[in-house]
Amino acid sequence: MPVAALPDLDALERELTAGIAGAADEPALEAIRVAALGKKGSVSELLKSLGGMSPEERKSAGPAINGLRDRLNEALGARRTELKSAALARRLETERVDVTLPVRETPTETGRLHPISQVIDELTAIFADMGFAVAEGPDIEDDFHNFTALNFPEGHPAREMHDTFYLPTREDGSRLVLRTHTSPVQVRTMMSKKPPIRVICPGRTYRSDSDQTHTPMFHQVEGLVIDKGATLGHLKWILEEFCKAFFEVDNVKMRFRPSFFPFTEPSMEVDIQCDRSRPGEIRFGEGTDWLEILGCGMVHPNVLRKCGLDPDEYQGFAWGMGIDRIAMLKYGMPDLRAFFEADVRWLSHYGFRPLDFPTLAGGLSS
Ligand code: 2NL
Repeated sequence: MPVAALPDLDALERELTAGIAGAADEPALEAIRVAALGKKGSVSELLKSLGGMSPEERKSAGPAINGLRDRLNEALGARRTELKSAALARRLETERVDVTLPVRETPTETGRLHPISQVIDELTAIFADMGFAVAEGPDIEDDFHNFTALNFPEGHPAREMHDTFYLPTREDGSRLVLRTHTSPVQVRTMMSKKPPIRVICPGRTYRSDSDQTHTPMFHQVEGLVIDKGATLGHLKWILEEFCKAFFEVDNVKMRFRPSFFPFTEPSMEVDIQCDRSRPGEIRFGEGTDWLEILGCGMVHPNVLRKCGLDPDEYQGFAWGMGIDRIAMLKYGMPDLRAFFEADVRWLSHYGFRPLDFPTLAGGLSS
């Protein structure tokens, strides 16, 4: 059987070695490897030809071709390492960050506070000035703190006033709820602190209700005063001071209308004077229009009793209002639903600078 003459192995090695040394990047190097050592590569073909040789020929050609393959593999590996470290050095050079350069815009310049956070800060500043503490509690409540302690009788239709979100029934048959108002926080306060009590309770609340003006999650702030001589007169003064400070006007007329809540007696709804004659603008403290902003009343004796207080010794008053609603009114935001869509464009328009913290001395919303 005729044997194909071996090509000049030295020349082939010089050619491949030069190619490897000159490969500019890893893809070029890989192309050379495939051309030499790939399935149909020149050196692979030589290795295959060993099978067709006589033992004599194989004895000299075998070590020569295998040696060539080993040296090529070694040269390829070495060049690959070189190219990799050169590529890394280039990347480190181009991606270098000069940490000593001044920043263009700080987070305190670009970041914004959500109007709800702003309004909570504002009303906290106002009520803190009148001696109120802020109290918080769990969003998931039990039936006692959300309903029973607040004089919603068992199985009474008053419970249906709130479209409650229930958690799955537990083994003992009870069901936890997402709190439908922040009142359970005041219940917890009355049960754990000795009067006099002066607290406000801002926070998230939940009702299964969703349309133009209602979202399933919304925000409320409630206030509670318990003391031996707390009267409706004090309540009216506190609410008037609050409205003047919050809407940043010197005077505002308020209208107290009789109403009903299970947890207060008497109960009232409160309107404030405003002027809505200009389209798209509401002015508070002037004009002849009225806008409902909150509900309030004297704490029902049953509620005091359920919270461990003796109604013959203590009395108190409470109120509640929607934070989302008063934020919309004060800052002229037309659509409630945009509040919870987390649109950065909306937030950069309606949001507040985080370091302009509201204080009564420094201006609430300047
Ligand atoms: C409204 C009316 C109100 C209360 C909330 C309250 C809490 C306790 C005892 C008695 Cl623990 N009352 N809260 C009282 C009157 C009205 O909210 O329209 N909220 C948006």
